[in-house]
Amino acid sequence: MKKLVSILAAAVMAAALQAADHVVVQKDKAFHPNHIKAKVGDRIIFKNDDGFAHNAFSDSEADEFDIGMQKPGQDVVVVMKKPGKVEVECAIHPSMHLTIDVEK
Ligand SMILES: [Cu+2]
Repeated sequence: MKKLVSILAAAVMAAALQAADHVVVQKDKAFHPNHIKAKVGDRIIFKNDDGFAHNAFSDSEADEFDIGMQKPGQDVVVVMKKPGKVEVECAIHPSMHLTIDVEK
């Protein structure tokens, strides 16, 4: 029983280690890069490198989120929960678009 628990713990740790971080910088009213590939469990780190507030939200079925008001210099982390195409926009600057292809 003890061995099974330690095997399960190792499996959970391995899954956590596989998750990757993807940095998306908001600069000059654009997402850089504006298209990324990620896996379920990966973290998207939004870094506001402009001198004014941004936002990032998605109405996509795969990963709905809204980070709210993101101040200059602020980092916000969003974890991808489901596979699918995630279209991200900034509620403050409608010209800003990011596509995240999330795989299993
Ligand atoms: Cu913006």
